[in-house]
Formats: sequence, C-alpha cells, structure tokens
Amino acid sequence: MIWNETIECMERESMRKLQSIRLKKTVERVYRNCEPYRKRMQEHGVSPVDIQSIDDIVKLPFTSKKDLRDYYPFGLLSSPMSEIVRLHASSGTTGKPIVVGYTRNDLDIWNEVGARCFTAFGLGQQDVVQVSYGYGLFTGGLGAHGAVETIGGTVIPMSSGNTEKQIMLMHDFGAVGLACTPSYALYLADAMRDSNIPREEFKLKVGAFGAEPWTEEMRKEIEAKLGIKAYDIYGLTEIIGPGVGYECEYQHGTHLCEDHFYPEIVNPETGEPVVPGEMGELVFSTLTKDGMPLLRFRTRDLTYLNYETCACGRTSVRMGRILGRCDDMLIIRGVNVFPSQVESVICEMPELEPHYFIAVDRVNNLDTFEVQVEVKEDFYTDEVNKLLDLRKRILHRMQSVIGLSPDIKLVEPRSIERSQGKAKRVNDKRKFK
Ligand code: DLL
Repeated sequence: MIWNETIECMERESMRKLQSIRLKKTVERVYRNCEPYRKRMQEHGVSPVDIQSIDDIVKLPFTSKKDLRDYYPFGLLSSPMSEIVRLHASSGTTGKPIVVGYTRNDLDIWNEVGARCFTAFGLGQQDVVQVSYGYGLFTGGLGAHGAVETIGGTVIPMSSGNTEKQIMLMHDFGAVGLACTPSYALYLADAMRDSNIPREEFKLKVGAFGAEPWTEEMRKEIEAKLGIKAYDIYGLTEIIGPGVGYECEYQHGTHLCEDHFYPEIVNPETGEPVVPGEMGELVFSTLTKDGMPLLRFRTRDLTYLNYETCACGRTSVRMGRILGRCDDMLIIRGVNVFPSQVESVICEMPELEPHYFIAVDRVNNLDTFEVQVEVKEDFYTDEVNKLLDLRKRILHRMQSVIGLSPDIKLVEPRSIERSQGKAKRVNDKRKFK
C-alpha cells in the first residue's frame, strides 16, 4: 500500500522541479526571518538570488549540531513564537539539549510523512498499533502516535517501560503493530516468551523500529524472535522526528521523503559531495518546514543513496542502512571500528544472543578492546572445551570482519543490561583519560 502515490512515485524530473521551487522558498524564508542564517549566508557570499534550482544547494553553507547549541533555545526559528505550537528536544551527550519548534503546518507535514511510513509497513485503518517509544520531549512517541492516527489506525499510547503491562495490553488489545527501538523489541520478545501466553494468542505482525542503528542480522533475530516483519523507520529531531524515511515491503533500502527533506551525501572530513552511491555523511535540507527550517544540516549519520526505482513502484531515493554515526566510530589500535560491525558478527552466530557490550580502554598506552556477549541458554554449558571453541570461532569472524581480535567475554544469558529506549552498548573509557 502507498499513502501518497503522486509524490512517492513521482517522476524524478518532476521531483527535482518540486524540490527546486521549495528550496528557493525555504532559502528566502530563512534569509528574511532568521538572523543567524542571513549572516552566515552573507559571510559565505551567497544570497537567495543565487539559489534557482536544487543543484544550487551546494552553494549554501552547512548547519551543524553546534549551531543548534549556539543559538539555544530559539535562535534558529524562522517563525514567530506565536506560530509555534509544539517544542521537542533531544538531549545531547553534554550540556544543553537541542530544541526544535513546530508550527501547525510542520505538525501536518510530520503526520503526512509518518502516514507514508506506517502505510508502507502494511498497516491501516483496521489495525491496532502499540507505540512503545518514549513520549515527551523525544520525538519517537508523539511522532509515531500522530502517524498512526493519521492513517486511521487505533493507537495505544504506551510509551516505554512497564514491560509486563506492555505484554498484557499488546495481547488484550490485539496490537498488530509495535513501534519501539529495535533493542526494546528484543526485550519485549523475551518478556513475551516469559509471559507464558502462547504466541498464537498475540496478533502482532509488524514492527516499526528505529531511533538507533541496527544491522540486517539484528533484523533477522528480531523477526525470528517476535515472529513478525520488522521495518526500519528513520528520523532525527532536528529535521522533524521519525518519518524522514521508511522501508517498504521489499526491505531493500529506506525510502526518504525527499519532497520535504532533501538528502545529500558528503565526505565527512571535507564536506565535498561524494560520487553517487558512495558512503559518506548524510546531510538534510528541509524544503517545507516553517518553524525551524534547516539548510544542509550535517546529521553525522553514515550511509549511501540509491536513486533506482524500487520494486514497490516508489521512485523516492533510498538510503542504505546507517552504518553508524561519525562520532560512534571507535579507533582501536589505529583500526576504525563501528559497533554495527561487531553486532553483525554476533547476530550471525546461532549460539549467541543479540545482546552485547563493547568496553574500550587504554592501559599502559595500549588500547584494550573487550566484547561481552551472551551465550544462548541451550549453548551455555559447563564444558569448557565447547565454550573455548565458540570463543575461537567468534574471534576468527571478528578478525576477518573488523581486522582486530577483541577480548571476547562470554557471559550468561540475561546478564547484559537491557534497554527500553536507545541502547547504550559502548563504553569508551579513553574519552575520560
Ligand atoms: O531517534 C527520531 C526517531 C524516533 C526515529 C523513532 C525513528 C524512530 P533523535 O533522538 O534526534 O531522533 O536521534 C536521531 O538516531 O541521527 C541516527 O543516528 C539515529 N537513528 C534514528 N533512526 C534510525 C534508524 C530520533 N532507523 C539519530 N537507523 C539519527 C539508524 C537511526 N539510526
């Protein structure tokens, strides 16, 4: 099913025309209404007349997370406060959060893109959807909530936490869809099993998972454990929240709502555009937002774009799975390591649970790299030889995928802390030294 066929299946040339018109309007808006943008553009020697088509976007300066912090809380708004009807915020790792203001029109856009996502996941008017993303300043809960209401489904506004009740209501209310982080989905899968309610008594069929990187291997684990189809939903607070992108039934890339959010991929070091199809940092410009439009916002997320028409009929550009954030990349003994690489090795081994924790430190000027991973109940044995053999096989895979051999610590099932929101799977103690 497709929510907005005109847009989602639009000819590429028409899409570019639409993007050009919208970009021009947005640039004029921020230049007129937002002083930091006007100043930045002037310093950069570019004015609204220089932006005639979407190709001119490269003339514009970038916006970064730092800009949002510097102009905290409302300095980057392009609408008067009287037109802002909602605020959301994302807590950074340090200091002040990043704040985003939405006008009524922005909320309508958010609901529209959210409706495209949940429709693509196969959900509709007749379906009950449990939203287990956190409600509040985080955009996950209210974003998914608005989306489900827009498609006319029945929303259960659960928020995260209270896992036993989650399972009870999922069962009693007959939830067909579940929206939460992939890590919380795993947690819920265990809770479902522990509840002793037979799987056939649940109606659950579809998951809308995002807000953190997850691998293809993790998808398979979740699909098997929950007995559902698990779809990716992507988004970020600065741009709007969940709904910037979504998977269709082919699960072959995440379709971006490029009529509202124009994507580019640049080299994270130089900021130069990369060759189409190449991996780099994702950059977004909002094309229709009024409250806080952002131009060329550096997401720090690493991925690549694919402009081929999808088998589902949508022509919208697809992005590959997010490899991770530039800031998440660990450099261990000189080797670049993404937690997602560790995850893919762990999830492909049937003896392991998809729960892991990475601890990095520096001792006597040498990097230490430990990966704790849970062994499945059935494989957890007292036979040292079997565990040693398993350890050896993991090491071998890690060495060939990452190019490094971590210290593998096999731990008992359920001993690694579970997450109800975004998982925290890395502790790099070197940062504090
Ligand atoms: O996480 C919005 C969201 C809520 C998306 C619910 C999907 C579902 P932030 O808290 O601002 O917003 O975090 C945004 O999370 O830049 C990515 O690094 C990461 N992220 C979000 N979705 C995905 C995904 C929400 N599907 C940051 N895959 C982004 C990988 C994701 N990473």
